[in-house]
Amino acid sequence: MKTLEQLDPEVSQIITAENEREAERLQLIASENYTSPAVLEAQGSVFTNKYAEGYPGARYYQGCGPSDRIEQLALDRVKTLFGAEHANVQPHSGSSANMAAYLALLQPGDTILGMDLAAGGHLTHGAGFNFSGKIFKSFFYKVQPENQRIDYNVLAEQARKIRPRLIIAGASAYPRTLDFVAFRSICDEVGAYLLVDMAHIAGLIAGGVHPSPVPYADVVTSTTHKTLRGPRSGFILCRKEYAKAIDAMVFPGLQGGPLMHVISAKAVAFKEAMEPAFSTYARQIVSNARTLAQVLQDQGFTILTGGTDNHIVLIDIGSMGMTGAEAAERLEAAGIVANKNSIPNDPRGPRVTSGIRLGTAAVTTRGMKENEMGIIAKYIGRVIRGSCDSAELDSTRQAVAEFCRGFPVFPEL
Ligand code: DSN
Repeated sequence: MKTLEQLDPEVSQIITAENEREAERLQLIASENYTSPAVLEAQGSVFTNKYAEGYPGARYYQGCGPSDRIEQLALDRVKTLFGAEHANVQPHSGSSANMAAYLALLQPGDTILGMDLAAGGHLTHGAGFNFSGKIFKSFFYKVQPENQRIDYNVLAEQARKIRPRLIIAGASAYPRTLDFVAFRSICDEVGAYLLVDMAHIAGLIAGGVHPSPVPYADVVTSTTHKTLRGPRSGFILCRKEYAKAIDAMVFPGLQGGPLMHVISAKAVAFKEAMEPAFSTYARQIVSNARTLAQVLQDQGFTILTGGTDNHIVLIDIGSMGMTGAEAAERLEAAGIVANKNSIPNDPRGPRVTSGIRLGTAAVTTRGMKENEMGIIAKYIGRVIRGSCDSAELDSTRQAVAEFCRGFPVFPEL
């Protein structure tokens, strides 16, 4: 970034600081990852200059030849990757993908049933302060208090009473495999659409380590930057019968010009996810999460659901007499970046919480394996269980930075 360094040293220095932060800390935020240099190059390309309202072959501006080619390539790749009948790669984020999907299928005031935010759902799944809860009449399913898992019989019972027009499967903090067959059968029984928000697990699905929702869902929404390891963005997959409604709702319904530089970066990420190495990566993410959960459990941590099937490990930190906020701050001071998270039936509010959410997608991208998960779990144990005065936090942060330097973010550069 030589030009930026010369022209705007202030911005350049801040980007350098972020680069160092990402390199020298343990990134355990479950929704984050490190994209490849190829994705970064595509996202930083001249496509940022182009307006291409419309879709390939039907644009409202001239000069869209390369835009048509790049968007078609992204569409073809994502359809092949997930075996989908139709795709739309224009949503700017998971939230805009969800908004487009809901508005394509439903009328304002229709009833939706999604996972409760406090049980691990996402704010766009019907939360009252979000567009989804303001536009639609939203109801929520929870997890069972004894094992923090979805009970599909309870969900079916609830759906029979509510008769929603749409059921949303998908979560931001649910460490177990989602049973799309059960969701489909409940939707069929009550006459609801099934929308699967696979944002967190998209990379695991692409890599074949989580069942695919595509054969069961009417519409699938996703982000591209979590386990899928692409640029920060979104996309929608659907059955052919919903293609026109979905496309019309994304543009011109909700968005104007698509971000062609981001679409080109998505095309790169979809190609990377089709490589055999990506399946190995996805398997390693899950194996790492299982090891991390196990070693933490061995040290006396309470792991919600007793373990994990995906990239997420949820710790009940309240049971150790600490809040999620205190734990997240303490971990950050020691170079370990995670987030506080509500846990089911959390007595504390969302700014404090009783949980910590960890994810293994980013550390797995750096090449860390089971052995390193054991080391990370021990760092976490030291920080949370120890007295941790500022000298100890400083020395742990230095040890973490040294440990991270052994796993460079861009080993090929
Ligand atoms: N904010 C994301 C997460 O951290 O899970 C979901 O959009």
